[in-house]
Amino acid sequence: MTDVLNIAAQFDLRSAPSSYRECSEGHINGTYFIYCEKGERYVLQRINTSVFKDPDGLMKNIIGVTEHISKKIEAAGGDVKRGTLHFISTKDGSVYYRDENGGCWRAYEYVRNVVGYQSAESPKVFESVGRAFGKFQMQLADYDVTRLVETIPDFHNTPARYRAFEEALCANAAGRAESVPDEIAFVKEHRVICSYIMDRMEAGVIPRRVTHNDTKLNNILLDKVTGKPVCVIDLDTVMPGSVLFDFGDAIRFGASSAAEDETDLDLVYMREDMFNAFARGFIGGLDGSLTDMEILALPMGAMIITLETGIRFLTDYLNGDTYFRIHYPTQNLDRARNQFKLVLDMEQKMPQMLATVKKYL
Ligand code: GN1
Ligand code: MG
Repeated sequence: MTDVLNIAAQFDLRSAPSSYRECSEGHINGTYFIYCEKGERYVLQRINTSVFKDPDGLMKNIIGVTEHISKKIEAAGGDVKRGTLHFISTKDGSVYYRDENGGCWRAYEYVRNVVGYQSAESPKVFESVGRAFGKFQMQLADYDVTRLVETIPDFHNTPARYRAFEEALCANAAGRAESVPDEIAFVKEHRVICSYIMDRMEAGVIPRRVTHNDTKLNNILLDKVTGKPVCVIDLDTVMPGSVLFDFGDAIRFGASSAAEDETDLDLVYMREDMFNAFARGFIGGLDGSLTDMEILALPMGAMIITLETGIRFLTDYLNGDTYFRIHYPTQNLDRARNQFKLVLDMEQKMPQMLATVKKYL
């Protein structure tokens, strides 16, 4: 048993930690809410170091990024305390604490009076989330990329994800390949489109920006009372990337009609009203800084990131569930099927999605 309170006590908290609750969300890191004697609250996270192999680089990234965002919020007269994450050092001044088993822990201030959603309540809410993610990118537009470590190399390199799938298939480590021929065929049939984003980035048609790269709806906190976005969280994958990554990942999760692991695929489709609302907010939040090529590529970006995520889930299933946290044995397979259903639906809805984004040229 991990002694969560003892680990929390290693940090420079304003009073002693007295109780905690585990957060069930997130497929990678372990997250705990810490309650202290004098009422303070903190978030304690165990960094998954088999995913994030360079915790020093990772922490340097997110501290640099949050300090930069703090300055931007301050300059705009906003609420610095709630508008970004504030990390707490350990009592001896380190940015993370290493326990005796090698586990890596960090702590930050709990953001008060917020909620995180697993599904968007309405297009209106999702539009404001889009605006917030667009604004997040604007805040980082002048961040010096050379200060950023690539925390997970090739994170949204879809062809590299395809190659990892092929390797997993060949190795068949969990002996599951024979049981999923349809899913394997689906991925192979979609091989040609995997390089859509990378080709354009390499050709310089789609610019490199500082992006979040994990813009799931539950990575934004909204005010409990007003419902407005307050703070973008989960900054571990902030790296140089494309705007298509952030738009795409937000759509695949937030515009879906169902949960990421819904198994009744009739219930899984991309909600066009959600797509339209998010596009409006996101493009608006980026305040004219998107190029026409970027705007036109947004629908394909959404489809490619959905395909990529499905490939990642299937790869992990083939590897025996070594990457994403699962709560039951076939969950990664269910997640992969779910993403592939969304891809099929997006293929059908591509003309409508294109018509939507063209309005913003
Ligand atoms: C992971 O950690 P979490 O749950 O926010 C993953 C994302 C995937 C997502 C799928 C570092 O995000 O890339 O899109 O699961 N994060 C990492 O739900 O791999
Ligand atoms: Mg997350």
